[in-house]
Amino acid sequence: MTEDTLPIPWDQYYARGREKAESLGNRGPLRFDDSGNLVQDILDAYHETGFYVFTDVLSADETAELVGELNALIANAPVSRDNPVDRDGKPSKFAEYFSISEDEPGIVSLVSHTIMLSDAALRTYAHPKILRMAASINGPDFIPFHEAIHYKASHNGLPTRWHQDGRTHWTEDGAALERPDGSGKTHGFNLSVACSPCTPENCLWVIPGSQHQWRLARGGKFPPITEQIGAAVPVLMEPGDCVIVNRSSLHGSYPNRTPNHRMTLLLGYHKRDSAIGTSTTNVHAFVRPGGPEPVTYSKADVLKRARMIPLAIDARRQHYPDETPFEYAGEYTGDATWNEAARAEITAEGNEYWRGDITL
Ligand SMILES: O=C(O)CCC(=O)C(=O)O
Ligand SMILES: [Fe+2]
Repeated sequence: MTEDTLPIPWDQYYARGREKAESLGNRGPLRFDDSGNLVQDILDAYHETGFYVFTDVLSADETAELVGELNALIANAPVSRDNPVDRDGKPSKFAEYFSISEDEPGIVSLVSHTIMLSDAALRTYAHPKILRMAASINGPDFIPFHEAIHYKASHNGLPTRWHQDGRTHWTEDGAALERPDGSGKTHGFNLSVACSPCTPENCLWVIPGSQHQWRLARGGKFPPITEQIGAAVPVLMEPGDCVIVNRSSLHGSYPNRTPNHRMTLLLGYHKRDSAIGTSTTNVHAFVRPGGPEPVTYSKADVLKRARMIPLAIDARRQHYPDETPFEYAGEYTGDATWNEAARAEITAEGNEYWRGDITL
């Protein structure tokens, strides 16, 4: 079917999307070779389509613990910007970190910097399989990007407009500096951990292959999210599954009209040499998305932010003493022992770890 025959009834659009998602060849369990790298067929499918769904990454127990903490966090969302109490009238502990609808009271869309707000999220950030996968794609000295919960409330969950996240590594004509095999400068990937079922009606949609060309180059525009796109594919997941999405891909999600919320925990990783020395506008290093603030990332900035990876690994090691921890080979500054002093340091008002988030 070509795009000219669209729009079609939404239930047909969703059903078609589901079929495409199941046949595209970019989903399945994480698989590594003997040296601990992602197998080549997964890398090839990721580089071709711009995304890959990894099934059953988190154990059922870890998923339950994570979902429990994040649901409790969401339940404590402020009812409004002026009234930082939750629906039960209790103070909203992290009120400033919530993005909430201005039109409809109580509708959460985003909770920024989740690894500071939830220990379960901090531990998931250091999942050895996730970090091995990140090292395979971004190199052993991979670095952090940003973390958040994307939340699509039931019945009237807000859409995410069609967009490409990457704003930096394009030519003037909008060609990606990232080469088809993933080498060259990249905008990194968003890894989203499913914390609820993600269905065609409420999930993220991606246009396969769209990561090679920037739609905003030469005065171009993104399509409105009201639009059906013939090539778009839904990211179908069950709790404990993860997806990686190239931040150069065109992606978005339709308003969630279903009776079920959709919650994903975003954990992002970059290539170190795509960040150091790069000038861009930062929109993530704010308590909630903000800026845009002109910035050039120095090596010192990047090494300071990279500390969150070994800190999270240590937090995870303490909780899962029988698991073999991931060994981070990247450089970082600061101490990597997770304890109350480290927690106080990364959450200190005015010097929170997220002030080093790296928009590319
Ligand atoms: O989960 C969504 O709907 C949006 C996520 C997104 O835009 C991103 O991960 O960059
Ligand atoms: Fe995005």
